[in-house]
Amino acid sequence: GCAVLEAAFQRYWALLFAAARPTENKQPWGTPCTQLLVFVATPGCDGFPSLDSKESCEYRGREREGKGTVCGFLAGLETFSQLVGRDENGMYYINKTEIVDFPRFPHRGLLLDTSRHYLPLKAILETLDVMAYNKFNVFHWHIVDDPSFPYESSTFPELSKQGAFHAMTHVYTASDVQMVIEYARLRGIRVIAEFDTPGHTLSWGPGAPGLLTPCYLGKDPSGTYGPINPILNSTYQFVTSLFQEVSAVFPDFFLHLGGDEVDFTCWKSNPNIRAFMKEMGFGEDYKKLESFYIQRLLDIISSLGKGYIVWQEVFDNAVKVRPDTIIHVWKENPTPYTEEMANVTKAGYRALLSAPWYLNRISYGQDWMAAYQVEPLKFEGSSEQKDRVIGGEACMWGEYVDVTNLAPRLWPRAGAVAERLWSNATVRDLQDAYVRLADFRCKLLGRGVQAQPLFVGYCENEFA
Ligand code: CP6
Repeated sequence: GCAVLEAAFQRYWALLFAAARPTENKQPWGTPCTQLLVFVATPGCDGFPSLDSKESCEYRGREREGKGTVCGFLAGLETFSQLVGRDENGMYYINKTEIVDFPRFPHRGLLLDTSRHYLPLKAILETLDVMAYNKFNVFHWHIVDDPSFPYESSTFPELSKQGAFHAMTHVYTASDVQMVIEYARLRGIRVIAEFDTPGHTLSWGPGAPGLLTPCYLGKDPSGTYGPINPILNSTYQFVTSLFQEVSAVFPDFFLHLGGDEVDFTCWKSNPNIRAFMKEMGFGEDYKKLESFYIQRLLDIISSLGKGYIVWQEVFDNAVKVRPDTIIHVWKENPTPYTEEMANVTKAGYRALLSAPWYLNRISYGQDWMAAYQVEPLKFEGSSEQKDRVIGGEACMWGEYVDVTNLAPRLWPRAGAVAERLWSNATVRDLQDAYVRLADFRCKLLGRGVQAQPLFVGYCENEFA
């Protein structure tokens, strides 16, 4: 009577037995296993997952039962599926096993960027599948940015009509977005949308006249545009309407509001902005103008009843934010991320770590090892500070990634981050991790995922 559970049983049944050849009629070498009993201790199973969802599970092979929460059950079923093997006769087997398991951090995310390149719906859904195999539980959808605006807004349809790479083929319709949210929910994954402002918004310009700042060359507009224009009332009317829609479309409590990498050159060139700066007594400090915008935006989001995540610049620029704001740490310089984590948590905010986990960056060799060896709590601070680290996200920025290379670039490398965020801090032996990850990569191939090799070797059935 629970859709999440029913759907999960069907998925894993198919995963385990899809390639089933008829087994030869030989004597099995263990006790035949005929049923899998699952007890979910905490009811309430058909809602959306949240930051507070418990994900613990117990699996006791001998008593043939599992127990825990629904999200824990999803994780447990995934683990169970990875424990099932086949012998040379095609007989399925599982060793007698007892597992008590739970994640170390509640926020284990993966960022996909669908603005630098459009990712077809199918590629996003397939990524959600593999996220579940890796026990990631947050899909951070960096859905729009400078190059394109693929989100089809019902309030402002011109945004994607004019801002998408292609208004028909390279957009996410309302039903696409619903599909992503539901597909994720069935896998215990939250969808957090990012609408990054006031920078990274060039694609918004054509569909929202007057929204962006006109840049000037001397006394005249140059014809180019900069960040969102923070000095106009119409700007705040626009963002209120847009975020009203976005808050209703995405059910998660949190929205990601961006706030990163705001380039001040265009603001500086614009005489109206300069006059406003003077009027407000901001002097030459454009961070104050940025803060002015962000504070008004945050008030709007709060009034819509949502919580928010922002990139670290919002904290660095001393914007006044709600105490329950989550600060997303992504920079390596000028402040090392360990120091930033200390500063953010010391100020009382919750922190999310991404700085060491840019999977879009590649280098020759086994770069998953550096990602794996990161210890998110290794910074100067009290235990209260450490409690404020809610987890992290692996990021796949899209400048050099589209549907052709997404899966191999993500997997199995993102698995190193996933294990760091799930497992105990003491689980960090590289040799052991290599063996697990190489084996897991072969399992991914078996499940049809184009995961790249870690190093020299082969997988059984690698051409299947
Ligand atoms: N896009 C946006 C990006 C990046 C950021 N925000 C980014 C910056 C540096 C690197 C990777 C990604 N492409 N909107 C920063 C959060 Cl190395």
